[in-house]
Amino acid sequence: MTKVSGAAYIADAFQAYGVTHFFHVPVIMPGAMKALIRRGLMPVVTHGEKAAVYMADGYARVSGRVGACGAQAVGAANLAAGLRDPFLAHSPVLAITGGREPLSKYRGLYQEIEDYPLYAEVTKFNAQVDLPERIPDLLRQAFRAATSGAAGPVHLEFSHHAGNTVDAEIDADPTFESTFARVPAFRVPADDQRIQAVIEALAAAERPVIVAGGGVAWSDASRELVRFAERFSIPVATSLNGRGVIPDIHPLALGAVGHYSVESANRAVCAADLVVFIGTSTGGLTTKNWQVPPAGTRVIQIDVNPEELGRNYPNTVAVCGDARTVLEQLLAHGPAPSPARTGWLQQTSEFVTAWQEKMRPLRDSQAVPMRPERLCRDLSDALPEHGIAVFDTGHAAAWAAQGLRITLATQRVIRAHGSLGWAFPAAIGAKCAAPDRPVVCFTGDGGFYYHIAELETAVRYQIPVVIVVNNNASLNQEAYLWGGDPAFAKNWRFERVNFAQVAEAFGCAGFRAERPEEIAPTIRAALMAGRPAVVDVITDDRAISVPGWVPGA
Ligand SMILES: Cc1ncc(C[n+]2csc(CCOP(=O)(O)OP(=O)(O)O)c2C)c(N)n1
Ligand SMILES: [Mg+2]
Repeated sequence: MTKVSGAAYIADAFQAYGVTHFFHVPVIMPGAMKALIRRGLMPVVTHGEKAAVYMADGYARVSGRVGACGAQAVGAANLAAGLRDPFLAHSPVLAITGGREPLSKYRGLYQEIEDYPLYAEVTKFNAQVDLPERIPDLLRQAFRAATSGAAGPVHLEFSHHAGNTVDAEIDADPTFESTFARVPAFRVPADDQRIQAVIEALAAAERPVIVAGGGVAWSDASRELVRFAERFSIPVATSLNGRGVIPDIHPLALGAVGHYSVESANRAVCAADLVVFIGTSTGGLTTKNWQVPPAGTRVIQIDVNPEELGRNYPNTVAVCGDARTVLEQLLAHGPAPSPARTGWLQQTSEFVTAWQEKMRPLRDSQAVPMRPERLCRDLSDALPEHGIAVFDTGHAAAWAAQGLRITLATQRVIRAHGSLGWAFPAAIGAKCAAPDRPVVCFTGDGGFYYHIAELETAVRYQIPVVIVVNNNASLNQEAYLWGGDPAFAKNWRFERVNFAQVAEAFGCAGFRAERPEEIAPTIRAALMAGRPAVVDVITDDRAISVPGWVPGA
């Protein structure tokens, strides 16, 4: 046991667990902020609590380590609101807030409302730290919960509105368990019998398909996934969180499946006689509300969380284990006694070719104002070898599914799980986690407006992200609600704002692309700018993405 201040203990823990940044709106644990700076770690002050969470989330998804964020009591509800996305995407975010003190609660303390229950629905572990002596064990428990099993957010509420309970001196055991510093904390293997059952089911299948989800990315299992698919001759569709785990140009790649999807993936998954779900919770987005594949399809499901196994599709074989470990176990089984499946692979590659041909006129479009598919084509071409693409939700997710092409295993995609505006702050967090990798955010203008003030944060901390704005001066995905009636135009149409000028005013580099041939050069110039840069791309507000294909459509 050593005597330390709670603040110093927290800073030591962050250092030990590899948490290099703390995204927050002051005032929260000011003593700990000083202790972080003294250790060379970086408190990042943002312009809003939701942005702080999204930065921590982007940081966690790219680093695989815990992303940390915080707010004082009056900002705690805003911070909780931001946790929806990391909760849905199984991202290990640690949220720290100030909260009520025993001596003043129920007396109308300035700004005080009970925020603690708000965290119950969006965390794996939610704890009140009433006494400084409890800091060590509860902080360590928070890291344990965040990184083990299926990862997810955790929340600690330190008493006093700015969490000042951490300033007290405590007796602490300076042991930090490095096991819980990153996801996955444990590489849990599957039972041998289950592996054998998977091998047998695969051998019997004529038209198998893999649906790979975010769990494959969290498990860092892309290489094993591709080797497995090749060895067993199985085409691979991905969920949106799984985008990038197999390059889109791989002969077995089908593209994104489900709601924001490509026709080739949905067709293949619906034609399959066996679907192998790996690291995906088989939710509504990935399965187009359980139509893709249709009910009754034979399913093998591999997931680290046993509660997911069979949740939406009864499993022919249920396998509990870490994705990479299970894939290694399957690969260790030697050459599969599977049929060559030449006909099936021929059919699925025809699905892919047909889809690509259908999209070609839009991808190569010369139209002005521009098509978003053309923007995605040129963004894909400009994405550097080690680039990280960060996509927003809504139409941006549809364009990411249908237009973004990941050509290299070294590239990475992360995306909003559903909260509009997530992508830009998440890109800042991603860049903090991987300062040497180019980070390109793709967002609609509606998404960008949410946290546009964070341009100042990116400039202040010299975080050179590139933000590509699909600027159609509207909430275009919602336009259909108003049936083209001009009386409702203000419900979805915005003023024509020049985001390049806005960016310059913040001290960023600003670029504008109004014609197709300007897109790729401006994105490349933005990547070379050496400071945060915005590329304002003027697109057609009549462009609507193709809805996800379902049988009979
Ligand atoms: C927090 C939140 N509120 C509302 C929505 C619903 N929503 C999804 S897309 C969208 C419009 C997006 O506009 P923009 O980012 O400009 O993209 P566009 O559709 O114009 O391409 C809205 C309001 C959401 N996903 N998240
Ligand atoms: Mg828009």
